[in-house]
Amino acid sequence: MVDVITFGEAMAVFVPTAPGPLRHVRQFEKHVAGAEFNLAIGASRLGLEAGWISRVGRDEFGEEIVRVLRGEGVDTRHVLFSNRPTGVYFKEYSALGEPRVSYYRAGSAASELGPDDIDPGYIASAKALHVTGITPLLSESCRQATRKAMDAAHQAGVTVVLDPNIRYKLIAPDNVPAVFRPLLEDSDLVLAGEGELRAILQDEISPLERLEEAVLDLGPRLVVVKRGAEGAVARTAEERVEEGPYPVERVVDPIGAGDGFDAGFLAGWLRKWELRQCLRLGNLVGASATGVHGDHEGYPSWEDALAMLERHQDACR
Ligand code: KDG
Repeated sequence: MVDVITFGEAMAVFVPTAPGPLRHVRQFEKHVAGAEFNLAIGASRLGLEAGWISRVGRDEFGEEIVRVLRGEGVDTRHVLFSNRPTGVYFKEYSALGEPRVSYYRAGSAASELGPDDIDPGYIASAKALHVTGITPLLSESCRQATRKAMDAAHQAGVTVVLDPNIRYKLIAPDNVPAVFRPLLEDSDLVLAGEGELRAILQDEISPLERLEEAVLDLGPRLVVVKRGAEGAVARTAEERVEEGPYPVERVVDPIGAGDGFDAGFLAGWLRKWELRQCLRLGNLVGASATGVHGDHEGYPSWEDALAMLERHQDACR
């Protein structure tokens, strides 16, 4: 049985070796990444059986994406090669704030993913289906594929885990509630940032506790609010658990931390850990991503994660 299946786009990522506007950057490091691809790698490193569904180009980047996943032990049997190119994105660092990204992904191989690529029997073989709000924004066929995967999961009793991952380069802020509210209503477990929940629910005022209740009122049985340097909160109808961050000495690049959090949280949750421990593992894996330039390279192995958890708990005693 597969523990978690996810689907979406992976791209080649070009990371500048120096900060500054891209027009002045001379050298880049090449990586491969994508929110769902990162999640699959993070989960697999933590000992889960993870599967990734997508389309990649019949090109060097597509080959690299599949090789990396296979090397990480992710199930790639449902990855198709396409005649369209693999998408590409560039990171851009500035001394003044968060990194920016520029996508070159319109018309990419992954944007061709469609409902026929989703095998309901495969989805039914998983314990959890991880969905992000990025995939339905890539094309109409990707939106239909997302719908089909979620329906197949519900029919088979597979837990649907949503990370909205709102990407404002792919959607206008005004359209966020219309697209994301139905996704939220259709999920069992939501892993999201506070700003994302406020954007979806159009609620800038209520305290966080009220926002969490508003999400639970829509249908999910568990909502986890990722708060970056402030840690995370898990909320069900019965309990509310708040956990501080895993300490980080120096953030090199935060991109990939949210996907790492998801992998860590799910690795605990699927092992039926109590919520506080799931949050700790999520925070730890998310924090591990921030020390490197690639999205997923910093994620720990299961053994390293357990040792780090232990050390952190000793330090807090
Ligand atoms: O979460 C990391 C992703 O944002 C990054 O890898 C690129 O998948 C990506 C996206 O669509 O933004």
